[in-house]
Amino acid sequence: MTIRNIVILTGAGISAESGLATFRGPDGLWEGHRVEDVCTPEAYARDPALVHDFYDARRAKLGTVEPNAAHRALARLDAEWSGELLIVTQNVDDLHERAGATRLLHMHGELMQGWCTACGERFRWAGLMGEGAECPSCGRKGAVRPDIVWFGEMPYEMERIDAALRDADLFVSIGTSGAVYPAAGFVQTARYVGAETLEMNLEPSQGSLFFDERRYGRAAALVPAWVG
Ligand code: BJW
Repeated sequence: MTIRNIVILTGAGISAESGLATFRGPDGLWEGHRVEDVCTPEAYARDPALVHDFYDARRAKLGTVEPNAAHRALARLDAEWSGELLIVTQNVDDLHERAGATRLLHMHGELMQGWCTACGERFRWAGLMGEGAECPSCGRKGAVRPDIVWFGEMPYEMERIDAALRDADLFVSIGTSGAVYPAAGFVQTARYVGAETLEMNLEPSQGSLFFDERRYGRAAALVPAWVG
């Protein structure tokens, strides 16, 4: 098959070698909390300070890390590929864009972005904006939350993702456990429309059997080798 349209899904594993913890590995707890206990609207309503601390810590960490060879290889592919290409990242870090990728969307939101639930404005997160912070747009206090998609919330740009998957000739999944939907189901949509499917991960994901081809190892080695 001639490959023209590519959709690439990335997860926490692609940023692991930059020094960012994955969610479900041995280092996947944050001060003893499971991600499912911190990343929900209910957890935020119950204890906003705890959730703001979690994101403050991750923002601080993000400032100390750099894109790795896997991010750079995808950015190179993005720059050089003449067909359609969409990188759909579940990651809330900004390492793909810092590596130079442009055909990119963040389906689970962005760590460096805030969202005012009073006026709906989204803006770059500035310093410490935790509980009680003032919205830079409407001035309301206490309504600013991280612009992150939590469990039970609708991921961003699903229509655009679905359209890209339906046109895809090749679907590639990199560094994700396949534990979280709807992203975990993208491979099945891609198969349904006849796309080739490739998984690159440290270990078989939960959906590994749905992929035509599987390559296991470190993303920083596998992805540059695949891009060439
Ligand atoms: C390496 C490596 C290296 C390591 N090189 N690889 C029951 C059944 C089915 C679904 C549900 C259900 N109950 C509830 C649901 C829905 C729910 C869900 O899926 N829950 C599951 C737990 C079952 N999903 C939702 O609620 C989503 N919304 C939704 O469904 O809305 C309704 C809807 C309906 C119809 C259509 C569309 C929507 C929202 C999900 C929001 C996820 N949010 C989080 C946290 C926020 C972001 C943040 O704070 O950072 O997003 S959870 C967390 O998991 C984060 C991640 O993006 C996401 C995925 O994790 P990821 O990236 O796969 O990381 P890990 O750690 O799991 O895996 C890393 C992998 O890398 C591992 O395999 C390693 O081996 C590998 N690795 N080092 C290569 N060097």
